[in-house]
Amino acid sequence: MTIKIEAITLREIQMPLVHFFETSFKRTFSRQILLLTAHCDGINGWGECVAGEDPYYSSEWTESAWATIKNYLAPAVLGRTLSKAGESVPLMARVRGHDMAKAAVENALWDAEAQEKQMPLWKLLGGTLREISCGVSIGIQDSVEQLLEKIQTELAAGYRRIKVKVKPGWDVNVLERIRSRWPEIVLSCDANSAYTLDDLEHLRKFDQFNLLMIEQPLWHDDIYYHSRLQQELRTSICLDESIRHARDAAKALDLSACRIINIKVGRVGGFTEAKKVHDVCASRNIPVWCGGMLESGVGRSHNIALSTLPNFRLPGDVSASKRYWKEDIIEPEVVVTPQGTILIRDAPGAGYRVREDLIEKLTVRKETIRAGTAGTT
Ligand code: OSB
Ligand code: MG
Repeated sequence: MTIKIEAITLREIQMPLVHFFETSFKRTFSRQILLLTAHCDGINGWGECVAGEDPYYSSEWTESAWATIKNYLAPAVLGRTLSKAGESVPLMARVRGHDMAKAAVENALWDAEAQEKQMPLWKLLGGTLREISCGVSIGIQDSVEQLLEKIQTELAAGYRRIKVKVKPGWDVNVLERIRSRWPEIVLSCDANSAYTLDDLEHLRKFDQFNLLMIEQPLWHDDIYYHSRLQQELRTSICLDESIRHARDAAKALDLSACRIINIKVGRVGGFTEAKKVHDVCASRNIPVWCGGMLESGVGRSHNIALSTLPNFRLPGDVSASKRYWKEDIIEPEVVVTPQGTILIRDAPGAGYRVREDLIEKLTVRKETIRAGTAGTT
């Protein structure tokens, strides 16, 4: 069985969030999402590029991903016949970085391969879990009262771990309020690189809250100084931004820079590398969990499939569609059980139907690239 890549369609869709999402770097009200369709012998594989609207989480953004796919990545794979989606990785390797753009291409091909094999994507990836554990990531709010209300809602919905975003001025004071109301819940925080080692004495105060982890406290590209910080803290550090591939994961673990790793399939450049990061962590008995990037249903369904690998031992930032969107672009939308889990679907491919009619309505830009029509060689 093979997949012949005949054309790639890029689409930009606009999707307003039901509630704004604020991190230490930005408040987002609406997502500008790049969707990719790989047209392969009558099969359409779907991928989502998780780059943000701005180059604030990482250096990639929607525009850089669009241009990189159009001019370099699509031409590298178009016209090729692959026996496995993972064979696209070396074809795109000449391009340095641009991992989220690469992941959109590779993951669409995994979806196509799974459809062509009439197999669920999660099985093709080597997954074993039939039910995955869900947490929520709750952004910075206008007031602590608002945040507490949101936490209350998510706990009532069954979510198994609450993660709150922190930054200087919205951290110890906030964690104190949460812990005094809920002394026992599984709680973590994510700084998205808002601190430096000069904040060591301040960061020590986080230790009193019995957090499951503190995510990416220091620089987005740093591993070494996180290892210095981890030595000083009781709380486990989890790395997100600074793990770009399996070598980064191995290095971080060699240096004891963290005790937990967040895997985002877009950040590491696609399913092939995500599996490698997973395996590196598994071999060292380091638990991983699946991060989120405010994905639409396409990316969300891929995160769900990835989360079935056995070392995804902690609740991920993989939560219900309705927390983000009035209407999601897949059917059924992603639902979470009252026990805070997602049940894995067995339909071929990613397991959900892509609502092309709705996508068409949300599309603000669209371009199809065919072999020999665009790009650089
Ligand atoms: O650091 O995990 C992060 C969203 C955008 C950029 C970075 C992050 C996040 C989240 C949201 O925490 C997770 C989600 O609910 O999709
Ligand atoms: Mg994070």
